Amino acid sequence: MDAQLQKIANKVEAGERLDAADARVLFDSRDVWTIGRLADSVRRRLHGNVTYYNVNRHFNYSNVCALSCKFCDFYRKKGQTGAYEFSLDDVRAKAAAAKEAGATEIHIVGGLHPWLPFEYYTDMCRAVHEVYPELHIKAFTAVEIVHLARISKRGRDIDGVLTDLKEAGLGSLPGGGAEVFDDRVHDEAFKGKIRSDQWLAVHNAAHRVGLMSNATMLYGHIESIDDRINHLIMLRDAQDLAIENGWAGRFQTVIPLPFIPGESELKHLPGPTALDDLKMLAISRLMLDNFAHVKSFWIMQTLEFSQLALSFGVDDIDGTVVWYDITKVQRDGDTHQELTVADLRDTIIEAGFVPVERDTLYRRIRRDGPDWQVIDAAAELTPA
Ligand code: V47
Repeated sequence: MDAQLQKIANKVEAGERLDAADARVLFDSRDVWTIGRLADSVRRRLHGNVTYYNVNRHFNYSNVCALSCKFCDFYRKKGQTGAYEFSLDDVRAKAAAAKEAGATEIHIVGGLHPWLPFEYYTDMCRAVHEVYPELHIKAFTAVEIVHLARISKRGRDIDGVLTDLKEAGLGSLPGGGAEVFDDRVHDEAFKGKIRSDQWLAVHNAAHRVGLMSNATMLYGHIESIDDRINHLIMLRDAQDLAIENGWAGRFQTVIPLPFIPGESELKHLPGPTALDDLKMLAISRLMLDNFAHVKSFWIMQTLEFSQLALSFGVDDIDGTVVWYDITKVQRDGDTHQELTVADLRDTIIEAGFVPVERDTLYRRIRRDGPDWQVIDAAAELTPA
């Protein structure tokens, strides 16, 4: 093994925190197998051979957005062909479909709609819970929360907005909208979108008011390796802050998202390679020593890739997801992307891991068709 990697391997084995220089060595190395082995050792220390999945549904309440991010293939302007917004009845129908499927989680995000009022968002949470009270609502990226703070009667009070949404039934925040925490990249690719300071302020506020959240990084476009390293370290620092302050909320999972060119304004870029994807996941596992989970989002990475990623530090492959509009791996206009529980479990078992169904808060689920219950985290693993 390369001497520099050996030094890092010693630190990983001793449970010592890696620094930015270590991350640089890992990104510059071509020895993806050693990096993967190191990440796998951390993953097994934390989770043994368990791999988590969930039964979830996604919906995007509107694609109308005041912003025009270059990387985004999802947004439409009001009046443009394909622009839409859901009524509360549409929301109820989605909740009913989630109930029928026995989903434990609904993941709801949308664009920054120019004139839907704040009450639309609290009513949406209430409408979901009217139909299906057990469903965990993971909704609204930090970008949407800042928008809601602007349009809410509370002015710019993020804590207040989060508290209102929590009272209406919001269960946690997804990790979207982080993109890459660098102002140059932001100003170039994510015109007008909140920068890192605001994204982190929203997640800190969520943790303060007791909401769990996730974190993403969109990589493989115009960012540099140093930008990726800074992003990981900023996430790690934010998690330290939550832990040091004893806040009830934390980051649960990091989800590195590979840039998919699609029909976006950055479609001339190639997007990351598979080796880059594997390294990104493994290095996230190694750097984020205070994050419990690393997720490979199969919708964006393909199920075949996510299966391989389980040996590179990943312990979670997201869920059964039905409609996913933001990116389309197969660009045939159809955004129906669904796996059955059997598909997910077989994929995990074939890779040599034990599949465990979780809820959004990583509690284990006992399931009988669409009926489910949370079981004690210490209960025996579901046999493979
Ligand atoms: O914030 C947009 C990304 C994110 C593209 O919290 C793109 O469990 C790649 O955050 N290529 C939304 N990515 C998705 C997201 C997410 C997904 C799954 C689980 C969770 C979770 C969160 O999608 C956006 C943006 O970074 N995105 N366009 C694109 N062309």
